[in-house]
Amino acid sequence: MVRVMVAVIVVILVVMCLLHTVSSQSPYNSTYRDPKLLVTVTASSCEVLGQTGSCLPYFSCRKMGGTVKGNCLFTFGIGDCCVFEKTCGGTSSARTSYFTSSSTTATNVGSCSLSISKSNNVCQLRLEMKKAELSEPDAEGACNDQYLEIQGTTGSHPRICGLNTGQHYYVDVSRDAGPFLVTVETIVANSASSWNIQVQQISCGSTDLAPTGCTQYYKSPSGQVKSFNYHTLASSRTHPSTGLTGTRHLQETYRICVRQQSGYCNVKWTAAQGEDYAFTLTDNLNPDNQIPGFPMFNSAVNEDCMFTDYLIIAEGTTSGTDSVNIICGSKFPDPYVRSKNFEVTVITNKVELTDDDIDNRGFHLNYVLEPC
Ligand SMILES: [Ca+2]
Ligand SMILES: [Ca+2]
Repeated sequence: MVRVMVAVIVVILVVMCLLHTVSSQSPYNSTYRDPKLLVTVTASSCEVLGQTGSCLPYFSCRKMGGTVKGNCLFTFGIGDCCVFEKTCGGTSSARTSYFTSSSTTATNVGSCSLSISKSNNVCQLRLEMKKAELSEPDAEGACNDQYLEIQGTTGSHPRICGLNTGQHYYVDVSRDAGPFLVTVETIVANSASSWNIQVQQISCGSTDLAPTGCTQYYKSPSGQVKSFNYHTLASSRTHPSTGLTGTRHLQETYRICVRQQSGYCNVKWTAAQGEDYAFTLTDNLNPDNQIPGFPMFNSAVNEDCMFTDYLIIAEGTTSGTDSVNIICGSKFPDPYVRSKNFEVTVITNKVELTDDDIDNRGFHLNYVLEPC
C-alpha cells in the first residue's frame, strides 16, 4: 500500500513538472533560457524585458489576470514573472501595473480607466510615464482636449496633458481608500495619443515614499527636473482649435521635492545649458512681438512675480547674498539659486494668452546637492 502511495506521489510530481515545462514554453516564455529573462530581484517582484512584474506560480498569475513574460526565482523553485498590463476598463491589485492605450481606445471620446485595488498597507501611488503623448493644452495652458488624472484619492492633483514621457507623479492615498482610477479623459478625439504608464503601489514606511504632498520626488544627489509638457520648442504638434504651434507649460500648481541626504545641506539649482527657452515662465517670447530696447529673456524675482506663473524656492539665495525666493520671467537667475530647502513649488495663475504669455516653454533645471 505504501509503495502504491509513493508511486502515485511520484507520478503526480512528474506530471506537475511536465505541466510546468509546458507552461514555460508558452509564446512569451519560448526564449526563457535567454539569461536576460532569468533575472530575479526580490522575493515578490521581478524584472523582465524592461518591465516589473510579480514572481508567482503560473496558475496564480493567470487567475489574477496577469501575463507570464519570463521566469524568476520563486520561494521554492522557479516561478513565472507575471506582468500586469491593462488598458481601458482593466483592473489590477498588483504592486506594479501598466496602463496602456490601445489603437482603438486612444481615439475614442470618453473615459479610459485602469482601476487599482489597493494592496494592504499602501500609502502612495507612483506613476511613471514610460510613454505619455496626449493632446496639447489650449492657448491658456489648460488640458481641455485630453488629460490624465487620478480619481478616488483626497487632495488635488494636477491634470497633465501634452508630451510627458519620462515624467513621474506621486499621489498620497489614505489607508482605507480605494479603489483608485488612473484615467485618460478624452474630450476631443485624438488618434495620435498614446500612453504606457507604470503604476506602483508603495508601502507605508517604505524608503521609496515621497514626502507627503510632493507630486514629484527626485532621489538622486543630482539630476534634472522639467515642467510638465516641456518639450521640443519647434514642435510639429499643433493645437487643433487655435492652430498655435510651439510649446506651453501647463497651468498647474504642485510641489517638486528632492531627497535630503545626510552630509548635504543645500540644493543648487541652475537652468539647463545650451537649450533655448530652458526657463520661460512668463512674458511674450515671440520674436515678432519683441519690443525694441526691451530684452526678451529677462529674469524677474520676488514681488515682481506675484499674480503670474512662478517657482518658489524658499530660503533661496543667488550669487552673493541676494535673497531669491520667488522666480518668474524668462531667464533663471545667474548663475544659480541655492537653498537649504529641498523643494520647489510651482505656482500658475491659470491663464497664458490672457497674460500675453507666449511661447512659455516652462522650465528645465539641473540640481545638485552640496555637502555641508
Ligand atoms: Ca506662463
Ligand atoms: Ca500663466
